[in-house]
Amino acid sequence: MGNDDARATIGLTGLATMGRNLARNIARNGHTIAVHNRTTSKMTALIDEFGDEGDFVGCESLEDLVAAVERPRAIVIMVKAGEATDAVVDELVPLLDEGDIVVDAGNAHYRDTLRRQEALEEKGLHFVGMGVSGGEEGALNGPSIMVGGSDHAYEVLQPVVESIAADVDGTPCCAHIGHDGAGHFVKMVHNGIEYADMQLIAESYDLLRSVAGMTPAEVADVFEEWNGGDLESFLIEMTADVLRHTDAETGEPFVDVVRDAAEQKGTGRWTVQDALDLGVPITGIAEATFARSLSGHTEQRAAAREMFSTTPEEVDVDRDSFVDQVRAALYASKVVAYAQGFDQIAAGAEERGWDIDLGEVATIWRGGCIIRAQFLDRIREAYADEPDLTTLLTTPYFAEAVTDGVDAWREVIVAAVRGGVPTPAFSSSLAYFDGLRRDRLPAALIQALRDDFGAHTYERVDREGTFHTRWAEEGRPEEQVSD
Ligand code: NBP
Repeated sequence: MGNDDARATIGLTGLATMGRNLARNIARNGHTIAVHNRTTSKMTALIDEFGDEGDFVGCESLEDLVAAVERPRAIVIMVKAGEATDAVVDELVPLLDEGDIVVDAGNAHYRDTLRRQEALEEKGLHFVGMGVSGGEEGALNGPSIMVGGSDHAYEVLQPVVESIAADVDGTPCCAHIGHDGAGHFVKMVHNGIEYADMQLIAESYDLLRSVAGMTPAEVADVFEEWNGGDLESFLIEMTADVLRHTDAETGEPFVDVVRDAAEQKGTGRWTVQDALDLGVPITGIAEATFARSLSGHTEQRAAAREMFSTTPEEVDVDRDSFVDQVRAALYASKVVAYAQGFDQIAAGAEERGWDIDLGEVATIWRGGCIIRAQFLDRIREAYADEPDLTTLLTTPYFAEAVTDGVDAWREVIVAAVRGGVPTPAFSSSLAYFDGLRRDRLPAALIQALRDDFGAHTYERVDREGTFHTRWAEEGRPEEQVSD
């Protein structure tokens, strides 16, 4: 199929919140873009409202969209992840020519991306899974973009993608993360880290309110101050803003009129499932995901509230010192959450043969995305100094942050436990840190038990080899099972 009148650099189908904003971003950056939506009114509304922002080619059908784009065609799909993406891919593929590029910019599971990539490759097409972070505002003004797919496809897409991504110190927040599903994989872990980040912030807020007795507005002041230091980030800044907001209808702090049941729709759960498969302990992200699940179990919560309504112990803290302690605990826990997330990316890359540059990942998360933070510069530097880093926790900057904060971290968790304030992400992060740094772990006992009930064998600290003790026999003789 061909069309001499094709004049668009790129096409995009799916003009809901994200697609519409991404299309405007592309047009505003000087690229001619062909736009389409299943329900045509969204396409015409975009052109009516924002047609003067750039060069749009409105298309009423996918055939028109394909015909409007220069070859090799790059067509971006920005529809609801899952079945809708498959439906659009199925409809689009017969209309394309060999060498054309289909880009899925939705929040697909990377395994779906692998499947689609294989299917399209057989037809001589390129399929690119592209993670886009930054929500509605990022899509319009500069998201962080994690691109998968082939080198060739990235070469074609690069000028557009670099021009629309967020920019930090002259570096665009986009990268070719790796082949096939690598972009969506890294986007998934990004969202997992976002879960942990938000949970840690929420626990900090809860402690300052419930233990230190502060009002939401006072907590907002604390977050604003924290945003001037190491914790400076989009989410901390936004927390101050949200906590300061008053509900217009009731005059109450806005946070008090919002129902306290959070969702865990997809990417957090996927991140945890994937980490279990990889055997990477991402305890902060997992606890954050489970905390959302718990919040949603409203019937169980009501039953438990009725049964166990005793007021927890009043914990007497010095407010100023407690604020400092919570800040240190938050920072240390955040270091752990990111260290775990980067561990997962490294493990996933190794398992799936992706050559992922972890320093580059930190670099492109510095702007545009929800977890953007000053802190990511430190992570970028850590990987620049030592690309094969075993864990971020042991790099001098983070090691110092954790060492300096560890006493406060413990104090905060003690106060939380005494006061009955749940801090699963704070607590599990400290447990992870203590687990890593511990000389001997009780895993030795677990190995012994497994050998006792299931002859699972064990290794010894003093000799090479694998051993089994014949527990049921007199004298419990030990045999060496292998070298
Ligand atoms: P939605 O996820 O709400 O999807 C709505 C779009 O999908 C509309 O254009 C709709 O067309 C189209 N669509 C559906 Br639903 N079924 C279709 C089908 N069978 N065939 C063709 N089109 C179909 O939009 P969104 O919130 O803009 O998100 C788009 C993607 O970006 C999602 O994958 C999302 O996970 C991802 N994402 C979202 C955010 C965010 O902050 N919202 C951030 C990052 C990534 P219609 O108009 O005809 O119904």
